[in-house]
Amino acid sequence: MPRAQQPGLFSDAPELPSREVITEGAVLLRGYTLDPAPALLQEVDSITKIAPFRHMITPGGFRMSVAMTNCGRAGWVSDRKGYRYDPIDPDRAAPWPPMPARFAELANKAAAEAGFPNFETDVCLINRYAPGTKLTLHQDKDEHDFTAPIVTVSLGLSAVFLFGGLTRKERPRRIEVNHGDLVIWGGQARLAYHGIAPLPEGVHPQTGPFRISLTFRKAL
Ligand code: MD3
Ligand code: FE
Repeated sequence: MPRAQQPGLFSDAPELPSREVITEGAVLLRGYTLDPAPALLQEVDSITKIAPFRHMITPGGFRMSVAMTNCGRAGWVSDRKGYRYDPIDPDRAAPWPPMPARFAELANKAAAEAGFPNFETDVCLINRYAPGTKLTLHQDKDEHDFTAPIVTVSLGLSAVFLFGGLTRKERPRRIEVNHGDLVIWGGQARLAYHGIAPLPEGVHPQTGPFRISLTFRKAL
């Protein structure tokens, strides 16, 4: 069934919802979160009123250009001591805000549609990119169970995913992701190197000068 067209005065030709297999285990669902996007962004606002976006410090002492916060049973944290999942927000010495039910329902349902029916997310990292912000090629290895996929939702400004291989040597593919796109990274793709190219300048009606990504994991 085609997705409803955006009712804007200058609406472009509507994209049909689509499913692209990036590689074995990695599925891109374009437009999957277009309808709930405003509600998801409202939840992000509520979360960041409690646990504000902050620029974490890498173990090497560099300030990350991505601004981050978390919700759920733990949060991804970086500081001079290393990377870890911490049930306590170190900036507030308090638990992270709980994961909104609509977040978990969305991520678990999308994972099931991509072939991971048992996925149950317990943490959500919320990343905010301003123009110029990038995320260097890395692997996600701080979780306990690599058989669980990772689900990413892109909101606001478009970005280019860099999707590499299992070693740093492999030259990454560039995949544009837009507002409303969702990707499930499981199977062979779970431990692939990945990153985000420097964000281009822009303004989005729902997020202003930012891209917001929600990264759902089973971390604990
Ligand atoms: C490919 N975030 O937080 S999500 C991260 O858009 C992170 O904020 C980026 O990488 C973002 O760690 C990229 C895309 C992504 C996430 C996890 C992956 C791609 C992945 C795990 C394996 C392979
Ligand atoms: Fe990552």
